[in-house]
Amino acid sequence: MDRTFFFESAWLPAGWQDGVRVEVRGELITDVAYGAVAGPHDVRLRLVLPGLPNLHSHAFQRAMAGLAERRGPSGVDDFWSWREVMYRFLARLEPDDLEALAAYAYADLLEAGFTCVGEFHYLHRPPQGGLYANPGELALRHASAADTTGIGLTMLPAFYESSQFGGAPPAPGQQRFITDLATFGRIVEAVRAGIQPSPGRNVGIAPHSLRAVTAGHLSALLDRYREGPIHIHAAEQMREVEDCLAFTGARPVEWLLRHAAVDARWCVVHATHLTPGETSDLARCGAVAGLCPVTEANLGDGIFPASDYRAAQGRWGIGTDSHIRLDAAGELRQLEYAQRLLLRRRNVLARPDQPSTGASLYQDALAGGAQALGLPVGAIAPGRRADFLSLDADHPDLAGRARDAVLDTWIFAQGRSLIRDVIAGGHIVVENRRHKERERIDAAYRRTLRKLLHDA
Ligand code: NGQ
Ligand code: ZN
Repeated sequence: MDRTFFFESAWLPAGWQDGVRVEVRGELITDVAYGAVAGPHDVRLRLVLPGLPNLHSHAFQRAMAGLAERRGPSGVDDFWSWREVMYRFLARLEPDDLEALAAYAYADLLEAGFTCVGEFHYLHRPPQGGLYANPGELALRHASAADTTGIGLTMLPAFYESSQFGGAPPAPGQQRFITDLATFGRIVEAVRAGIQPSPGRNVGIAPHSLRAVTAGHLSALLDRYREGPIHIHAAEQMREVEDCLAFTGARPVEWLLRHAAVDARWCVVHATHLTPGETSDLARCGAVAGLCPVTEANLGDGIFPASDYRAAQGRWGIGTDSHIRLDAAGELRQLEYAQRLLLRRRNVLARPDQPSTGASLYQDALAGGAQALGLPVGAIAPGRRADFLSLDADHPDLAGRARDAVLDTWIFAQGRSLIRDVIAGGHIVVENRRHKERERIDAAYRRTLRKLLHDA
């Protein structure tokens, strides 16, 4: 498919430009010109940004959004009690269910401004145990959901073997995640066979966490998989930090930086609880911190030291993780607001060379997201995937706003309702706020939820 787009105004790597003409071949941008005039067959949009990469998703969790906001029997609700609710929810999911939930999540992500997603996937086994005929079945159902919706996908099969530091046996609720190295190898092979690399498709690996993977097997994985993204959860909860200290004598990020060659291939998801030393060491190693501000607030995780990390030039990107609420602008707003509340200052994450907080946040999240997913995304530039979103230029909130004030108003004053159209891989997938397959996706989703929640 070849297509030419014309944007009245667009945010390019060099900043805002008017009269932007973009040529697309297949999924990729081949040429960008500005100060241009529209051609007769151009797809015309008014106010355009690059789509935001989403570096951390557990797609099925979208379907339990709102179902874990009730106080449980213990009276002390926290991350760990939420996790029990989540384990009960996933216990019965079958392949068709998972595909329906993922398609719903991905359509919603696109409407919310995310044009590609990193799926951190650990649900490998059937509910009754054993393996699927294709050991990558459930991972590949996510790829089908990505095909249906048009979202870019980096599939990250997770290795999971234990419930606690030191290789403690898995809990009953974790049985569907568990593999040995050989079985994990078969899953990765099946996933690679089913997902051809392209501008919108990549495959990496995800050692789940230092709780779920032993030190020996982590190094075996790193030995074996020498290319592609590596994602890991680390230091999201203080209990994990304390357990890691007790077992290894080091904190999770400290241990990781000491025992693995953490570099630009890595995405350290959450990294919430860091000492100043860990903060600067993580920044220096070139990895991306995978921040999930809305989920981290929802789960009561804590506040990432974003101001110090940014000052040390640390790279970061955004994930929507549990998908409790999907909004690209909202994630960035939550990140900045937590810093303001903590430090009692304003415009904390504006870069020294970019006074607009919105533009600073967006620029960082685009670059970090693209790096973490290993996809050519995150900018309107030749060689990148044609991932765009157009804002509603007629919305009264944008009256009198130009250039960076548009980004600041989108992020701080409005959010996803300002997004009008979304283009992913050169295809218009959201038109006038609605994903093109909404009806079909919503119907399958409703059927699935009826089955999961009422036929129990
Ligand atoms: C997950 N989610 O793998 O879905 C985790 C919970 C865990 C977040 N960490 C499970 N937000 O970390 O053990
Ligand atoms: Zn996660």
